Amino acid sequence: MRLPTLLLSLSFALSAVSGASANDIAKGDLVISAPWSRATPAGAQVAGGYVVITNKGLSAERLVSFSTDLAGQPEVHEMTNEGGVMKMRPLAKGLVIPAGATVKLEPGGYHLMLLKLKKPLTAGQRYKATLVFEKAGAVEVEFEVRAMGAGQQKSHGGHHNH
Ligand SMILES: [Cu+2]
Repeated sequence: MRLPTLLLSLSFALSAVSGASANDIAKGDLVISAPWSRATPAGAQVAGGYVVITNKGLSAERLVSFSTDLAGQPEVHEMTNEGGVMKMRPLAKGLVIPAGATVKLEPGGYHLMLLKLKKPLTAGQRYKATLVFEKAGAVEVEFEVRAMGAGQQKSHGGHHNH
């Protein structure tokens, strides 16, 4: 019987490719997982985007830019501590993902910034965005919007107020 053998080898090949999580996106040496955003109040001008990026390669990668139709001005941001005050600013040279490392974009740390938000993000919504890497090129990612309090940290007021 040839057919069962073929199906078996096909399913094996698929499971080998898909790896740990069904939501992971692999491109080149990169694995991109768990993209999410927090829902925004009505009238909000900004939103944050969070994602985990793993570089399985032997050389450093760089997240150069981020884009989505939902934001007039999407940026890649870092948080810095300036005299005890946390501030955020765009990463002019992009975000480096060192060889073999995992970099988490998360509340209070590196994040994607949706400036000039065109409409509020609502919990349960999904939206598409594109991450552009120096070597791996453009990767389309679907962000899941979670409830407003999701991933909230204490002593964190004003982070998203530009
Ligand atoms: Cu920001």
